[in-house]
Amino acid sequence: MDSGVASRISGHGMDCVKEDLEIEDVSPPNAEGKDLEDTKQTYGHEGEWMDEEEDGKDWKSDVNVEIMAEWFCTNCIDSNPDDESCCGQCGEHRNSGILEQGYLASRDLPEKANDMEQRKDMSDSEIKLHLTFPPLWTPQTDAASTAIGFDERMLLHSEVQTKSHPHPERPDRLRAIMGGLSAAGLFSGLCCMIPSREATLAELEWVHSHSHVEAVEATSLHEASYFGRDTYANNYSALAARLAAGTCIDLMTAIVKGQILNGFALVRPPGHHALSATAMGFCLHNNAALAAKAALSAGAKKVMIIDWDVHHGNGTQEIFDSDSSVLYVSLHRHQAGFFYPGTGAASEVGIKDGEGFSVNIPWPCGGIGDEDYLFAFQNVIMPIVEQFAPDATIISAGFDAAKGDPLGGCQVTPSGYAHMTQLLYSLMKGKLLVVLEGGYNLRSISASAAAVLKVLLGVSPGEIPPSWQPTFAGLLAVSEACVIQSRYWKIDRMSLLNMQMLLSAAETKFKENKNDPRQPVSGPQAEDQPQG
Ligand code: Q9C
Ligand code: ZN
Repeated sequence: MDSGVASRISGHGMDCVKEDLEIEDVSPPNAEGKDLEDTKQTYGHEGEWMDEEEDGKDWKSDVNVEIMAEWFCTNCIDSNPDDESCCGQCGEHRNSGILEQGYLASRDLPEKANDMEQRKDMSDSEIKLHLTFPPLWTPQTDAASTAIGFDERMLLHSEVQTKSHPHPERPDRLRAIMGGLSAAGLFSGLCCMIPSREATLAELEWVHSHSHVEAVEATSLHEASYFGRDTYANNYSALAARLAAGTCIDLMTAIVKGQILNGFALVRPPGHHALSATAMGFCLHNNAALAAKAALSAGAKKVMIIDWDVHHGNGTQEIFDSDSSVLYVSLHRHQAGFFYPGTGAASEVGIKDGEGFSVNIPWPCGGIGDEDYLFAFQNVIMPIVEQFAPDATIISAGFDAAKGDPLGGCQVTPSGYAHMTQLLYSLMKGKLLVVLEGGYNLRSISASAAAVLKVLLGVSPGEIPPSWQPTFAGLLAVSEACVIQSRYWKIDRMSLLNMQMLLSAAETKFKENKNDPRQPVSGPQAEDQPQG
C-alpha cells in the first residue's frame, strides 16, 4: 500500500470479521498442521505463502476445531482446545504467570487502558497521566552506562480485537520483556532510563515520505486502521510509533556523543519492514533507520545496521540502498523468496554508491540455530565489519529467530544472541544500540533480551563453543554470501577455500543422508575424528 492511506474499519464492525485473516505464520493446532509446518521448513520446499492457503482451508473445514471452544496461549498465542490446561505448542499453563512478574505486573492501568471497552470511560488526559513513565529510575547519563528506552504508552498500540486469532505483535511482548529484565535483577542500579521522547514529524521525514508520515498520523483519528492485511493501527499507534522512533533517535545520539556507553530500545511498533513510503509487516516507522540518521547527524561518518530479526529488513535495506555511509547486514530466513517479505537474496548488495553496502545472508530453510548464526558472524560479518569500521552500530534485534517463536521456526537460543552481541561489543568497544524488532514467544523474547542486556552490561558469555558446527543449509547461505561479497570486501582466501571444501563434502553427505539440510557438516561424530 503505497497510496499513503490506511484502510479503516469503523466501530467494532462485522466487516472486520468477514475480512478476517488467520495470522498466517501460525500453524494450525492439529498434528497435521505441525507436520506440514515441519515439511515446509525442509530445504527446497515452498515456503509459507504457498502453504498458508492450503493450511487455512484444511483447518477451516475441520468442523471439530470450529465448534470447540478454544483458548489462546499467553506465551505463544497458539490456540488450544478448551479441555487442555497447558499449551500443546509451548507447554505454557493456561493461566500463565509470565505477565505477573516484575516491573509492570502490579500496575493495572496499562491493562485497563489497553482494554477497548474499559478505555471508553477514560479521558485521553487520564490515560496519558497514568501511562507516563513512572520515575522508578532517575534519568541520568554516564559515559559508562547502559540505558534503556521504554515508555508505557507504547503498550497502547494494539489491534482492536475482532479477529479469530490474537495478533502476534501485541503489547504483552513489552510487558514480558520488561517484567523479565526486572525479575532477572538487570535494572536496579545496573541500567539507567533515557527519558522517552516523541520523534518530530520532521525527524520522521529523515527516512519517510511526507505522505507516509501523514498517513500514519491520520490513523490516530480512527479506532482501527490497516496498512495491508496485517499491519494494524488504533488511536494510539501514531503516538506509540513516534515514541519508538524518538527513543531510538535519542539513545543513538547519546551513544555517539559519549553520554552513555550503549542502549537497548524496548520499543514497539517495530520498524525494519517500514519503507520510505509504506507501512508493512507490523511496522509503521523505521526506528533503526532513524537511529542511523541520528548517528550521522551527531557526527558519525559510517554507521552499520545489523539485522538479526528472522525476517529480512526490506525497509531498512531500501532506505539505505544507494547510501555508502550505512552498511546494512541481515541474516534471515529467505527460503528462495518464499518467506516473508521475500526480499534479501544474497545477490542484493545495494545500488549506485551503495553497491557493496548491503550484505544478505539468506537461510534456505527454517530450523537454523546458534551454530549457523555464529558461523556467519565469524566468516562473513565480522571480516566485513572490521573493514568497514563503523563509528556507530545498531542491532535491529528481532527475537523471532528464537527457539519457540511461532512465526520464525528457527532455533536461536539466548546464548546464541549473547555471543552475537559479544562479537559486536568487542569490535565496537561496547558502543551499541540494540533496537527491538519482532519476536513473538514471550518466554523466548524475555530470555533473549535478558541475555543481550547482560552483554551490554559487560558480562561476557565467554568463548564460542568449538563444538558449534554449521549445518549444510547454513554453510550454503554463508558461502554464497562470501562469494558475492568478496567482490567488495576482502574475505580470507583460506576460509573461502575451506568453506568450498566443507560444502562439497557436505553435499555428498547431504545426498546420502535423506537430504536433511539441517545436519551439521562435520563434528565430533564424524568418522574421521579420533576418539578421546
Ligand atoms: N502475508 C516483524 O517481525 N507475515 N514482522 C505475513 C504473509 C508478516 C513480521 C504473512 C510478518 C511480519 C517485525
Ligand atoms: Zn520479524
